[in-house]
Amino acid sequence: MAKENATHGTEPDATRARKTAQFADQSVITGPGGEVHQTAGGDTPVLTTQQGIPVADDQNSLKIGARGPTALEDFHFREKIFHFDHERIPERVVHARGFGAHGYFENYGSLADITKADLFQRAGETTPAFVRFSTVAGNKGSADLARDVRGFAVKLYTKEGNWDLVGNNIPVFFIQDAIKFPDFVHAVKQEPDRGFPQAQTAHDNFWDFISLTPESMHMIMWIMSDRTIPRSFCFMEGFGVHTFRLVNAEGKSTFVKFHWKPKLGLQSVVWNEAVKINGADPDFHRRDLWNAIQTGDYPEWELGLQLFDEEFAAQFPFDVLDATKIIPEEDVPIRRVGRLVLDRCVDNFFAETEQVAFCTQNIVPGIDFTNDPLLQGRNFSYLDTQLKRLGGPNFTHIPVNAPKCPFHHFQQDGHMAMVNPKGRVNYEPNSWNNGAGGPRESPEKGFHSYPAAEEGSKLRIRSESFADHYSQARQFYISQTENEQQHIADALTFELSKVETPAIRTRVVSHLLNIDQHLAQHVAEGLRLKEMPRPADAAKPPQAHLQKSPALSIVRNGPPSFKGRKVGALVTDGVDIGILQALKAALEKEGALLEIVAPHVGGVEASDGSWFPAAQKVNGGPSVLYDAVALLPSADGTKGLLKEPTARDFVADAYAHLKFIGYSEAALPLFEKAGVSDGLDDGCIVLAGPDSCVEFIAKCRQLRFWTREAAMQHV
Ligand code: HDE
Repeated sequence: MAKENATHGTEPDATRARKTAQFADQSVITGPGGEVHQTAGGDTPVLTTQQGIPVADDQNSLKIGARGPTALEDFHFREKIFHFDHERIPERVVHARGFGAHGYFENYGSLADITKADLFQRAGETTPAFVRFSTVAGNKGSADLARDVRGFAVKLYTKEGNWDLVGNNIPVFFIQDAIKFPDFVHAVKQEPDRGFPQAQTAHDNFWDFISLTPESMHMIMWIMSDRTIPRSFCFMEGFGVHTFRLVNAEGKSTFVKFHWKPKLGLQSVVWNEAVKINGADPDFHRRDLWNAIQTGDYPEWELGLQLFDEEFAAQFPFDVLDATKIIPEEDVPIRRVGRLVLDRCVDNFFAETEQVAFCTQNIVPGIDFTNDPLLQGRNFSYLDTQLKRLGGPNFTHIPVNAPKCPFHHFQQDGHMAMVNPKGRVNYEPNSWNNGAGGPRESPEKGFHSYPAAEEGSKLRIRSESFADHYSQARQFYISQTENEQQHIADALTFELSKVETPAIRTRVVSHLLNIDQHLAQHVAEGLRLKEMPRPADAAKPPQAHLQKSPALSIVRNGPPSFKGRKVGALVTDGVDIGILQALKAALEKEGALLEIVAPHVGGVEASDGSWFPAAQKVNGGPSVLYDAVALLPSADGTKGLLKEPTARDFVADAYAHLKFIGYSEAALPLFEKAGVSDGLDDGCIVLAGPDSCVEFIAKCRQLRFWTREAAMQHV
């Protein structure tokens, strides 16, 4: 039998064989294989296993001889790999890609007359919040600028429990009954045989389903608009979508639609820009939110309520339980009742953003559901999906999901139980008194469902009041500016051009004919349909009399200033320091940012010899990352930039994306290289002194020079 060496092994002492090495600023210790060892001491804690056992060497597994096999006994290695192997949990079946942040809701004044919800009782009171924005169709690793609806899910940790308002950035949805959700999601996500395309609606399955689901036509207008390519989470609206109820202390119910209105106005990118942003910075939206919060530019939205009663609902030409319909703001004005501020990034993405579990059924006294069949289905789905995703029934024990108010119940055990109720009693009724018996129900404080009168035969049926599929689609379309209408037609043409089956393209056009003749014509020409189809038979004839609703346009609801926006300045050595500083000052005054793009990230030497570090090297800082650009190279610098294809793209794209362009005379050859020198329009402004910088920023408030679009050629 081999004898165990009880004192010390025969291997050379690996710790003694260590040396010091210098890597630029870092002095490091290396082992015999050249591997770097960093050790604990001072403020640096000792690395341990999950069991708290101190680790001596985290660079090498335990081997039998320096070149021998790894020993099964290596508990540190086994624990580390075991844990790593299980780092992933199932991604959300929809809304997999998301980004969250903490903040608060501040209530403006008492709403006691319409709701007893605790968070709406006192002026100035704040309620902690967690918000997760997301895209719907793409997988977790997909790019931020996919053309897609954005999720806008808000968890409010009220004093009477968590209220989740799990909304989107579009106020309507594709389908009317939750039973169609699996079909819809199957159709929109990657096709099952090939596993692509990812995060896109531009494929046969999606448009096939849509062309056979006319109720989706209103939503189609929204998703083909620029709403689905927002510039930032901070510049988009949010909507609760369904009609909910508010209930006051007397038990009176008022119907409500919830809105989030961004303080800095609406803004979207244009499609060609979106495509390029996805390549240049697939994390564009999450980086933008992260940076805004880190720099103290806290994004804000106001909570708006559209309140109406049974009487209004009865005379409204559409069913308020139909989630494919809006109530125009012009019909029921929005009452702004508070503000949501996001002021803290997560400490850990997985622990918070990934593990947050929103549930539409998380509702508090004073708020209640309606019979919207989409909402009713969601109330089952969200709780159910968390069980699979978070691995057990105790996901409410995870800090981001736990209420911040006191809670007491008899639910216990299950996977990962962290906060089982204390004491002997875990049931009721019980005869233990004086607190020893645990919590009891409260008819005064408890949640009472609104006693809506319900009766009827049990039927599997869609109400006829849901059958108007085109009127509001038309209303949305006619409410857009000309540029926005053009974008909808372009998006439809683009997407349908990716559809391989001609019959599907034609079928979609047959629905467009019920929305707007001009739109249908435009798309049919874009697709080069040989023959215009007959309009699809409509379940209910579209109502042509609906008025334009200016609130539905992004451009008409842009920002009051250039605040929160960013100018990219393309500069070289010799940049005019006076102009650069004047531009910086004008931007700071506006609450906007300047980012320097230069031939080298190390920076440039300005005309007065001062040094300006750059944020981006020119090929890593394309103009699509900015809201407006300034071209400020020196004459010599311009010569160098002319040889750089990405500098040409910087200018050509900024121009094509209708951006305001400030420039110095020395930059003129760049316009020529970009092929746009004969198109210098009022959106291109010479920056010659401080006044022109102020004028430039004032123009930038319009965000885009829209008239340029018509001047450019469309194929
Ligand atoms: Fe969701 N939805 N949904 N949805 N939804 C989910 O829940 C579902 C719908 C929305 O950031 C899932 O935790 C059904 C409308 C957001 O974590 C799942 C139906 C609206 C998020 C689910 C809908 C939404 C989700 C997947 C049809 C806007 C992300 C993972 C009746 C009002 C929340 C999860 C987050 C997520 C089901 C339709 C918004 C499967 C069955 C309409 C913002 O439960």
